[in-house]
Amino acid sequence: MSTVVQNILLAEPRGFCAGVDRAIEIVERALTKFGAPIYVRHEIVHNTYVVDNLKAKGAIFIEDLDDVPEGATLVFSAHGVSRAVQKEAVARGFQIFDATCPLVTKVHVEVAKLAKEGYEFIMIGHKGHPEVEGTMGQLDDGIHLVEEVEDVARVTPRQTERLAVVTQTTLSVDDAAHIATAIKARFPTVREPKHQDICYATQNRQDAVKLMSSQVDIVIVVGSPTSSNSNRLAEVARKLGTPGYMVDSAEDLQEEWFDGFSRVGLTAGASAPEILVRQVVERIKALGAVSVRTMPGQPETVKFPLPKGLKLGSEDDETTN
Ligand code: 2E7
Ligand code: F3S
Repeated sequence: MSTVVQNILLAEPRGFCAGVDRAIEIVERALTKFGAPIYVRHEIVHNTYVVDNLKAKGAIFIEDLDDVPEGATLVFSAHGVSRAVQKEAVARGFQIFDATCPLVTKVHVEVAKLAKEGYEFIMIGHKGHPEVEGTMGQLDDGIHLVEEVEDVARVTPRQTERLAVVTQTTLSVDDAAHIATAIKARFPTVREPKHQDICYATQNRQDAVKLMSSQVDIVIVVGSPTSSNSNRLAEVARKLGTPGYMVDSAEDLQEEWFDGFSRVGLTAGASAPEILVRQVVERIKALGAVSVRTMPGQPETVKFPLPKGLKLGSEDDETTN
């Protein structure tokens, strides 16, 4: 079958969230203010383009604090760090800027507060993801990870009177709800977060893909393979029966994906820059698309303040703390 792409539908909201904007700005300001190199623990956000761009400006990305020289400036990634990493970085005397998304910090604070009241936790999340390591690492023990409904039966808390659920911020809203239901069925008195830990940006981007999926033949998600929230967007489309593919850049698009399809939906994960979306649009246009339309969605106005100590030039010290 030949390619008959005609329309591109752009999801809204898509791309950068407030936590990503802030995290990138922290690294850029640190580079401007203190000069290269600036060390960053883990990819500041899970996006190849963003990371390469910051590398070119003098950021050095490391996983192990042993790779940071004495006296260096160190930025923690948007995904957050464990207490152990935080303590070690402080003990080594680095100048630290914490780019942890404030919505992740909120989860860390809640975990610490409830732990003091004697709570144990069930965390819904993906094993090995840095956010999960950071949140689980807020306590020495007492956080049990579940990745899917089947894991709930295997949790062995020391007690069940004080159990609370916490989640990764970028989960599939629907999968997390199923797992939470299974947790509630096994532990009826479990304490659930007042407001879901899944963040506004994750929720809004998934809602937009759901809305879009019935109006298109294929969904393309701009996002790097390591990006949890981007993967979830492609999954949401596929679960609704619409083929969903992720691309790290326009070069990843494969012509055969579009065979026989005329309506292409396009979105981007919270760590994927708009410039990549524009490049993908141009490539799809080259396949024949003649119209590009934006599907209106939930407006986003969230903005997080920067940490102290990153003001530039004449900026007032009182306004960005
Ligand atoms: C931090 C947090 O960098 P990402 O692709 O991260 P995920 O968690 O989706 O792999 O996206 C931005 C971001 C999302 N959540 C950063 Cl905790
Ligand atoms: Fe924060 Fe959610 Fe973005 S947790 S970094 S606002 S995807």
